[in-house]
Amino acid sequence: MSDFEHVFDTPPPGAAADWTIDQNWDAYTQVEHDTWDTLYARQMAILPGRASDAFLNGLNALDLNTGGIPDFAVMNPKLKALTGWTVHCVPGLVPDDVFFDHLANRRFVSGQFIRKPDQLDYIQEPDIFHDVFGHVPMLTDPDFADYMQAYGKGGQRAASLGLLPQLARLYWYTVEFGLAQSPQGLRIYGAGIVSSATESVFALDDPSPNRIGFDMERVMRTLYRIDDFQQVYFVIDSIEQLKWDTLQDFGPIYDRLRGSEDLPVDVVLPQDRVLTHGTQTYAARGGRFAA
Ligand code: HBI
Ligand code: FE
Repeated sequence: MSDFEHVFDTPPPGAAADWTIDQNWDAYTQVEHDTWDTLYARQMAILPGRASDAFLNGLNALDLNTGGIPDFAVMNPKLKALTGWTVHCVPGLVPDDVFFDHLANRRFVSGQFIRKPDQLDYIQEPDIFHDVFGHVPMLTDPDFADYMQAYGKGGQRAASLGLLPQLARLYWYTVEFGLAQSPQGLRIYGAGIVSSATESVFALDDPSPNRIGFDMERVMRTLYRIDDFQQVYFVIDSIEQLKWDTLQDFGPIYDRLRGSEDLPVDVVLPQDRVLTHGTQTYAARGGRFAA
């Protein structure tokens, strides 16, 4: 059994064959709604000027700041009208093939639970705040909506080719921890950053991590951290470019990947487009929000 509480091998009792469960919005307590509001206010105190326009526009378009945990029955019609996506609760991390099938059909899966008041700063598992505040606003952007569906379809193929680890890195360094260029400077679009008070600052301002121009093959070779701030962030020129990169034929890249070594998180290659050659001081000090 994983150290995650919410990992199952088969749909747990109450879940449908596709692993979805009801949100059961009426059952959320006031403490849980207050937790959403606390997290939301804390992020919105720092995200203007840091989050991408696509993210901030999505947040507004879906009215996620009306107080308390969003009711999917209210949110989904708005999202569906914009890009055809809908959000569905699942009991926790679902198997890759289930995850990819949902994405390939414009369904985003979200945790149903929200973190406890004493867990505000760090959770290992995606709760509804990470998934809905972090991921869902970007799904209102047509190019990102197309990218996520293309990613889902690519995942199904990668799984059959034994290249899931490489594809998971693409998700990690874009959907979770991606940065983007903008006329005003670097902006955040990755859910793992934008839903984190500390990493929203670290990812843009700290001299420690590398910041490298996005390259599909480079990203797919690069290992990542799941327990702490990233030691490298990849920067896309635009969401549209990321979409086109993902709609290409991956065959040649997959062939080259098979024979290539994984890259350590802190490496800088001669061919990298380096925006920041980081000091790696944070990681050297042991990380985990080193004071
Ligand atoms: N399940 N609920 C949930 N949420 C995820 O983000 C998720 C998942 N299962 C698998 C998975 N992500 C990974 O395969 C992706 O990171 C590639
Ligand atoms: Fe996530």
